[in-house]
Amino acid sequence: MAGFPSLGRTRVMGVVNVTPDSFSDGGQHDDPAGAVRHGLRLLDEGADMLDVGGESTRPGAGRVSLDEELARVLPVVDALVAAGAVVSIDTVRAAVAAAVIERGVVLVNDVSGGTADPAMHEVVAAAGVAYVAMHGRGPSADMQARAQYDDVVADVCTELAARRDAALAAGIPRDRLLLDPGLGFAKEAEHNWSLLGALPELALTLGRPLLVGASRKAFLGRLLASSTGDARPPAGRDEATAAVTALAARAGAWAVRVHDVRASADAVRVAAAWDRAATRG
Ligand code: PMM
Repeated sequence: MAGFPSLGRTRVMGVVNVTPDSFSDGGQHDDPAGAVRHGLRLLDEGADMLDVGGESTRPGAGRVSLDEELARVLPVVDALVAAGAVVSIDTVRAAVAAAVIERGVVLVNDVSGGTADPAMHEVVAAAGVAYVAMHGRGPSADMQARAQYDDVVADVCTELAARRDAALAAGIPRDRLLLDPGLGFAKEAEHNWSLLGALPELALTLGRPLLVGASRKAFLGRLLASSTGDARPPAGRDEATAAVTALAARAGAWAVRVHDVRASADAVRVAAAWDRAATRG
């Protein structure tokens, strides 16, 4: 990826949600000062970059206004850029992307892959920053109703290829474009597992590096359900998240997007050491 010196391992992107309602850490960092403190702690714990978001994308979430989103993210972006962090913005709005790129953000993480705002690709292309196009099927509010696939890997591949091609056609350079299968976005648990199992195939077929966001998601809660069938709550999903990180790293993911950075920072180092040993034979 242009603009990101090789680390010889998968990168760890720490999540800094400035939202009162994110599914996994909602309400913990909804004031800017708290979000900045949290971001600084994630850097200490080994985050390679921080993903700042001001609008929740959890299933069923409603939209916030542009002004509210800007008010949430701008002070946090400013403080984290000033602290020397590599900062990405989790937004589907071109106006938010434009505002934070001016303030030093180097990657735009768009869970809509450019479908929510027709100006997004142009703004990113003009600025020359990196861009993540994630797979989803429309707004969070009712996306789970669209979790219907003939063959989830083939279908996501085809739909992500269309987002890739739209981004390229708008002038986003190929070497600044990342793709993301969008775990949990219009997907049931079995869809997420199928996509994780097919990561190398997805990267190869799509010809771009992948970002993987499994952190604390519901499919992990279901995997770890109690004997009475209750899903494990988000706070108890960090060890499983780190296990996914290790396996995603072995499968060649460019980055993982996680809430608990320390365990995943360790996991990517373990995976890299394992790879080096395997290569030496
Ligand atoms: N997941 C969430 C938000 N943003 N961005 C990318 N690229 N990939 C993801 O899987 C992703 C994302 C939802 O998680 P959160 O509410 O805990 O931030």
